[in-house]
Amino acid sequence: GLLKIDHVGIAVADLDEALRFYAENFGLHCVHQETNEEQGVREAMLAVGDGSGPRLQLLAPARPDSAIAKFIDRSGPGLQQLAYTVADVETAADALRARGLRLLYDTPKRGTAGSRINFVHPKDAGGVLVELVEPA
Ligand code: MC0
Repeated sequence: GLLKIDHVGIAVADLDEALRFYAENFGLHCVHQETNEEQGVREAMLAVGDGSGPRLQLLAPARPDSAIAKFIDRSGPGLQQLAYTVADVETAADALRARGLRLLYDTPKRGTAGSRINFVHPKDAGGVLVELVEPA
């Protein structure tokens, strides 16, 4: 099952500009940053409060044909995904598939900080792109 909310992902056009905006206006700071070539994103994780709860993930396109670039082209910047922590991403994905929901990948892909991830198609989850995250 789902253990907790892992992070909320927000699509941004420019990662450095967004990092400045969140620091100056909300006092939120980056605790991890990386480029995920496979996903075509530059991403940053921001801690909220004492950092024990869900994180805010800023997602900027690393290439024009990426999922984030396409999202921004269609919808503009904004909330793009809701991610849940799971103990085992394959078990969680199998349980959802068995209920008839479409998972985007047949086998998990690599996410932030060596996590293993999969996604439920937003059309099968009430218009929300749901990510499953098994932390490293
Ligand atoms: C598209 N749709 C969304 C959506 N993206 N609805 C809600 N939230 C989103 N993020 C809607 C469109 O408005 C459209 O609705 C319909 O879905 C289009 O479906 P499609 O043609 O099948 O798909 P695409 O080409 O628009 O792509 C959507 C899809 C794609 C979710 C399949 O974005 C994808 O593969 N996402 C997974 C990978 C990803 O997001 N990577 C970036 C984060 P209408 O009603 O107009 O038909 S990487 C990440 O998150 C990692 C680093 C991590 O956290 O560890």
